[in-house]
Amino acid sequence: MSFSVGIVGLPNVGKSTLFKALTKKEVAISPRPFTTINPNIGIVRVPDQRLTAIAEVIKPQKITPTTIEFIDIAGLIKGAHKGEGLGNQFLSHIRNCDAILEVVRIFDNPKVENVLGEINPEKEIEIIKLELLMKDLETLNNLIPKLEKKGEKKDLKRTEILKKIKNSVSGGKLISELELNDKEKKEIKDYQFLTTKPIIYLFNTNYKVSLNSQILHLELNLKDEQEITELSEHEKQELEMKSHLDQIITSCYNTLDLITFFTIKGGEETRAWTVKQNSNIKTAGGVVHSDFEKKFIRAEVIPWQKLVDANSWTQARNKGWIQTAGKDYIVRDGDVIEFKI
Ligand SMILES: Nc1nc2c(ncn2[C@@H]2O[C@H](COP(=O)(O)OP(=O)(O)O)[C@@H](O)[C@H]2O)c(=O)[nH]1
Ligand SMILES: [Mg+2]
Repeated sequence: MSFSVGIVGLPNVGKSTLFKALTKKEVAISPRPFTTINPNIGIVRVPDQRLTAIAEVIKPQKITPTTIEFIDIAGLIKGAHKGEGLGNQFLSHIRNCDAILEVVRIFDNPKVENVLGEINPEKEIEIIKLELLMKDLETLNNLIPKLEKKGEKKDLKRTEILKKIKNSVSGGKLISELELNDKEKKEIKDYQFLTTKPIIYLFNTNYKVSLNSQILHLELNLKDEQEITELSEHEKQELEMKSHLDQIITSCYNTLDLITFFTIKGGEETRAWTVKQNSNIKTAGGVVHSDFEKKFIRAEVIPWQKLVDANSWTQARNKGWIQTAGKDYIVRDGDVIEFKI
């Protein structure tokens, strides 16, 4: 199971710079708009001190972090939903992502064209928001008549929900801001509407930004981040430069409502894995190996801190700290699990 974050924003705001820093993967970075045409996918490790702490106790041959995917999607511009600047194609790339990381340009650089013509985070956010909404509206407008024509009972029920959503989308409200119950959410899940996805705003800036409105956001200077990736540990210390990318990765991870559990594979490999919050242990097993889900009998579970305190799996067992979990056990963040099949 892999979760993905799509990096979106206007052209020339620093999306590819961020992607490159995140993945240390060489992608086209240039001062011209639309350099990035195919989305670039990068697998990024999720930083986790707990994994290190467990490994210090277990002393495995191999330590494997869990990962999250970042996708560098090309710049969106006004009218993208109508196909401006290849926009429609890019919007469809967002559909496959679990969350959106929106980069907002708050840096001056006369060498890099500012598509907006000014630094104005509120306006920039509004433009992208509108494109996402318009795309959802288009999807809804295609969908509703089709379902109505089919006219089956379940289609009509779904149409009702879709109409309610359409009402609020045309009024400029993101679907994620709508109060939908679990049944309604399930009913529309497969359509992967763009505005159901959580959005994290990342202001690309080197100064503290003051806003007229309240927009929860992270601030980071991506130019610095790019430079930091090219420095050695020694140079970083000398220049007193420190990367803040880990915070971005962690924020995305948390926004997706993901939790981490660990396996130790009999001492061989200490590894971190990802599941959605509130997953049961069978589902978690399936993330590790399909047999752990299909042939699940029980599992042994201990919170990571307890394992570290006990200083070994055997001592943890002797202290009675290892719990036996049946198939309905809900996995908690930080659980160390041994699956039994
Ligand atoms: N001065 C400055 N330039 C930046 C910053 N971030 C990106 N750039 C430059 O802006 C240009 C466009 O960046 P890029 O990441 O390709 O933008 P994208 O179109 O959003 O992918 C590149 O030349 C970057 O070096 C920044 O924080 N400060
Ligand atoms: Mg780019």
